[in-house]
Amino acid sequence: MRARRGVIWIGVAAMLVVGVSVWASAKAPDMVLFKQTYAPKEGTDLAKALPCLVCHSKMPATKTDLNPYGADLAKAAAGKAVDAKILLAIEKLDSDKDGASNIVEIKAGTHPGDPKSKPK
Ligand SMILES: [Ca+2]
Repeated sequence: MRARRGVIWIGVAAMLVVGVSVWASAKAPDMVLFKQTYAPKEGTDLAKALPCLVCHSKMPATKTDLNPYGADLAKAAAGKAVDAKILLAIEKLDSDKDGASNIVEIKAGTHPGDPKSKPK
């Protein structure tokens, strides 16, 4: 009985590990693409937000805590994997409504999903 319980707990732990890693890796390609496309400069607000806080508002990130940039990205992706066209599609938006478009912020190294971070 005791050994059987141990096997069940090992099974539950294994499912948790697999589940968390599948969830985490599902969004990793988005961040790889973002970094390859924009190559944020070290030390900027944008670089400090990598990897999760570019699109999420808090850590640990969940599917529902998207910041305004993440929400626009999710809307543009419409359930598909994020690709370069989708990143491009939201460059002209001002997701956080701070007066600077997403691409202006990304080039300046400020955060397109945080109105407190904007180009000077
Ligand atoms: Ca903005």
